[in-house]
Amino acid sequence: MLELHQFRHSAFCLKVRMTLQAKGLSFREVEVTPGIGQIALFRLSGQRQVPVLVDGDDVVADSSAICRHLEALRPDPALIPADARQRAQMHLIEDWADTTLAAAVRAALLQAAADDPQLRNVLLPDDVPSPVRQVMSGLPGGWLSGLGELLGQEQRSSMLSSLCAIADGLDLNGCLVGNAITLADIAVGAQLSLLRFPASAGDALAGRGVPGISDHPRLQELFRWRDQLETRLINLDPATAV
Ligand SMILES: N[C@@H](CCC(=O)N[C@@H](CS)C(=O)NCC(=O)O)C(=O)O
Repeated sequence: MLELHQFRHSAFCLKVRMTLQAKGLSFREVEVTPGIGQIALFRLSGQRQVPVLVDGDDVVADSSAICRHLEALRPDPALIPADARQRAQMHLIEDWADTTLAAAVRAALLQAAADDPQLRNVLLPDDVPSPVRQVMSGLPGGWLSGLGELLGQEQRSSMLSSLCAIADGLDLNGCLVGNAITLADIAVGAQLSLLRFPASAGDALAGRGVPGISDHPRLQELFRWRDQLETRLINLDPATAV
C-alpha cells in the first residue's frame, strides 16, 4: 500500500492527493507532526519536507517528483501530455504554481491567520494539546511572522493579476493546457485551496480563506473551477466514476 507522509493542510500534499485520486490509487495517509515528526521524516527520506511518498522500497520526496513517480506507476489516465509543446507549457505552469504562486499563497494565508485567531486555531495540527492551542491562537499574530514573510503589497497585486488572468481565460470545465486535465491544473488547483478552503478541508475550514481574495468578485469563477476540478478528478478513474 502506498504511504503518503504529509501535513494535511499543505498545498503540496493536496497536489499529491489529487493526483492519487485521479489515478484511482489507494494510499495510507501518515500525518507528520511539524518539528518533532520531521526528525523521523529526515531518517526516512534524507530531507525534512512533506510530501514524501513511500512505495515499497522507493521513498520519493517533492510533489513534482512524486507525481511523476505516480504517472509511471499508473500511466492511465495520463496527467502529463504526450505532445512536447503542451508538456513544456504544463511544466512551466506547474513550476510557477509550486514556486511563485505557492510563496504568495503561503504569505497571504499567514497574513490572514495573523489577523484572525479563529483561523489560527483551525490551522494548528490536531495533536496540539488544547491548552497550548488556546495560548497560540490567543497570542497576537506576531508569533506567525517567525514562520515566514507576510504578504507584501507588490506580491499580493502580482498574485491577484495572475489569478484574474487565469480566471478570465478559463471555463468551469476548462483545462489550463490543451483539452485534458494535467498536473498544471492540479498544481494550480491545490494552491487555490489555501486561498479559499474547499469542502474537503473539513467543516471548520470549508469556505474560509484569505479575506480580499477568497471573496474577490473576479475570482469566484476560478474557485468554482477548483471545486469542480476535484469532482472531475474522481471521474477520471473509470473505477470510481459516478
Ligand atoms: N518543492 C516541494 C515543497 C514542499 C514544501 O514546501 N513543504 C513544506 C510544507 S507545505 C514543508 O514540509 N515545510 C516544513 C519545513 O520546511 O521544515 C514540493 O513540491 O513538495
